Amino acid sequence: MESRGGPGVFIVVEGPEGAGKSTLARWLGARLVAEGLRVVPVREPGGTPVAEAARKVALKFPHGMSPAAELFLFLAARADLVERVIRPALEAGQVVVADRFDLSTMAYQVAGAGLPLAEVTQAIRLATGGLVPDVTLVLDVPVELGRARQRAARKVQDRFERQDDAFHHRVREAYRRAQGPGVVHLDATQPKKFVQDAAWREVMAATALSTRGTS
Ligand code: T5A
Repeated sequence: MESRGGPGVFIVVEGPEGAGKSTLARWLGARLVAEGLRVVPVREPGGTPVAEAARKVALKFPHGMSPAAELFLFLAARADLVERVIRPALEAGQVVVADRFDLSTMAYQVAGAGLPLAEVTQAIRLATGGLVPDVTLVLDVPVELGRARQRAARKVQDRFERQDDAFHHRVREAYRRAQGPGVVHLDATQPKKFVQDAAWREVMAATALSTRGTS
């Protein structure tokens, strides 16, 4: 069963590699704080000791790993983050801004790695207790542009970033097809300011945030 998680607001930023998720999530967090809101920024996987340990294995493990093992590492991280950080923040009326959430698992482990959709959907529900974001901003960039941005930012590649182009094209297409309550698509090939303004409009339209001086 889907659940909202209390009086707070849950905003998720999603998209393929180098789409600008972290940049946008940081900007949104700062803008919401400037509006006087209490903001809890999180990134997935990570954010609790268990989730950080799972992140290290999922992204940095130097040997091969089965797709199902990978899935459960990401879901172990998510389960702990939801229970210890996200739900308490939402129950306290805070705004959670997450850099990645459940759509990442659909894109990477289902579309990318080929795990079965129905079982993964159920496993995600178990991990999150059915928590659904109020709004999910899905940033779209072509694979080549995302990779070029990562190279320009001198990002050290993790296990997923080293996957071949076909994997990353499946990930991108899965994001482009994503739909559901609160899912909004943004053209992230545009300049940062354009993406930020569009994201802000969508967040204001999709949530009950009543803030000062909203555009
Ligand atoms: N994963 C994660 C799974 O497989 N399953 C899961 O369930 C989950 C949760 C996490 C990895 O884990 C996988 C997916 C990932 O491979 P990570 O290291 O946390 O990896 O990082 P990513 O989320 O992959 O972050 P990226 O490196 O892809 O970058 P972002 O956050 O999309 O991009 P950002 O903001 O760092 O920007 C990159 C560069 O582009 C510039 C920025 O200034 C920066 O230099 N930029 C722009 N330039 C021009 N125009 C714009 N609009 C720009 N926006 C940003």
